[in-house]
Amino acid sequence: MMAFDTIVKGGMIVTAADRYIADIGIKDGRITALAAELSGADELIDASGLLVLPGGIDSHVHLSQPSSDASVMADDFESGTRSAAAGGTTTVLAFALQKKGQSLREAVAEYHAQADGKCHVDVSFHLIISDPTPQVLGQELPALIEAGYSSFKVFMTYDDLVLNDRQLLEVFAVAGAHGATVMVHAEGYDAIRFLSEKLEREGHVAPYYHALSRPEIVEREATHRAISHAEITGIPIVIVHVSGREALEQIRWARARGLKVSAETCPQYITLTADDLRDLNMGFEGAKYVCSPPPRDAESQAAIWQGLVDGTLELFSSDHCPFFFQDEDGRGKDTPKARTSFRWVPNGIPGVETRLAILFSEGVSKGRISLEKFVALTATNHARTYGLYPRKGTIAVGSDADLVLWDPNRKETIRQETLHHGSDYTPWEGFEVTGWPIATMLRGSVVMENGQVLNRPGNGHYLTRYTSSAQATANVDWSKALSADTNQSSITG
Ligand code: DUC
Ligand code: ZN
Ligand code: ZN
Repeated sequence: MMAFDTIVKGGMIVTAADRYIADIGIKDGRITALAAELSGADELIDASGLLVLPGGIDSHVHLSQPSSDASVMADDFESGTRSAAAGGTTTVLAFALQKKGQSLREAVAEYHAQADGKCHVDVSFHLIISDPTPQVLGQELPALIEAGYSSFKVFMTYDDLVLNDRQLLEVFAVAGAHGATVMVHAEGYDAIRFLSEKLEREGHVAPYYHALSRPEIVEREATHRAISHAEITGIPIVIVHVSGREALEQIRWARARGLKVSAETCPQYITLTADDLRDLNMGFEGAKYVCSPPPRDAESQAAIWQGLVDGTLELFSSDHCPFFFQDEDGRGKDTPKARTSFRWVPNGIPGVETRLAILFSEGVSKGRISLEKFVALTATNHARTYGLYPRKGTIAVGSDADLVLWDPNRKETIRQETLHHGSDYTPWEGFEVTGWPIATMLRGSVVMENGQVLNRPGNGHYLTRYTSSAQATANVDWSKALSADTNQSSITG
C-alpha cells in the first residue's frame, strides 16, 4: 500500500506564519507529511511554480436565505458552494436565519435539509437570532451552542431582524455564559428610517440614495453601541462588514480599552465607492452595487486598507448575498417597486468566487500586504475566530488537506460569463486581477481544476465547531479538533 493517496509536489507553501517550498503528503483527506522530497503516492500533483495556500474560508455567506419581500436569493447551497470552489474557497460559513416566531431548532433543521448532499465544499452555519424569546435564550440557544453552532449574528437594523438594546444585551449575556461568538450588523435602525423617509419626501429615490440613507455616522453610532453592550456583558464580539473609517475608529478605541472586538471587511469596501451606485445614464444599473453597509469613498477605502495592514481588521469575507439584477419573475433588484425607491432594492451583492482574487491582486500583487497576511485574512483568522483551527485554515500535519494551488502571475479579467454563481451579474465585471486559483482541493480531492468545478455536490461536509470560550481557556480537545471521525459529519449528522 502506498504511504500517501496524493502528493502535491514542489509548490511554495504559504501559511499565516511562513513560506517554504516542500511536498505535501495526503492520506485519507488529511495532511500526513510535509518534507523536502516525498514519494510513494497513487497520484502526484505538480505544483512547481505555484503557491500552495490553505483553502479559503469565507465566514460570511448568505445562501437560500428567505427575504421579507418578493426577492429570492440567486444561490442555493449547490450553486453557492460551486462558486466558492471555483474561487479557491473550501469552507463556507453560511447563515441559518430564524424567522420571527420560529424555533431555532426548526430553522437549523430547514437549512440542513437545504444543504444536505448539495455542497461542493465544507459548510457550517452561523445562526441569525431574530426572535430572542425566553425559550430561545433559556434553552434552544444554549443547546445549539453546545451542539457546535458556536456563533450567531444579530442585527441592529431591518424591520424583520432588528433587536432593541435590551434584546441585544440579553442575547450577548447568553453568548457570554456559553462561550459563543456574536457577529453584529452595526447600523442604526431609527436613523436609517429617519433619513430614508426624508430622502423619499425630497424625491431622492434612485439607488444612489441608498448610500445616503445609511451614511458612516449611522454605522459609527451602532458600532459604538454594540461595543458598549459587549463591555457591559463582558463578551467578545465581531463587527462584521466594516465599511468605513468612522466605524474603524470605534474598533480601535475599543481595543485600546482592552475589549475583545474583532472586525471583518469585504471586497466591496476596498474596490467600490458610493459613486458606483450612481447611474449617470439615469438607468437602474446602480442597484447592482446596493449592499449594506454601502460602499463609501476613497478616503474610507484607504482607511480600510490601513486597518487590514495594521491588524484592526482580521477577517476578509465576501458577504456573498446574491440577488438577480433582472429576473423575469420579479425576484431580483430591478423591479417596478424598487424603481419607486432605493428602499425596495434588495441589499446584497454576490462575491464568494471573486473574494480571493480581488484581495490577492489588490493586496499582494500591488504590494500592500504580504502573502502570509493574505492567508491570515482569508483563511487562518476565520478558522481561529469560529472554532475550526487547526483542522481548517492552515497547512500542517493533521490538518484537512484543503488547498488552493495559486498562480501569482496569472492575469485575468473578472467576467460574469465565466463565474459559477447563480446571479446574472457581478459587480466586478471587467475588473482586472493578477493572481488566480488554478486548482482547489477539498480534503485531498480535487474539486476545481482550471476553472472547471468537478460535479460532485455532496463532497462537502457539515462542520461542527468549538466555542471561543473553549479556545480561550485552552479547553479544546485538540485530538477531537483534528479528528475526522468526531468533528466531521455528513450534513445531516
Ligand atoms: N447584511 C449582510 O450581512 N449581508 C447583506 C445585507 C446585510 O444587511
Ligand atoms: Zn449584515
Ligand atoms: Zn451578510
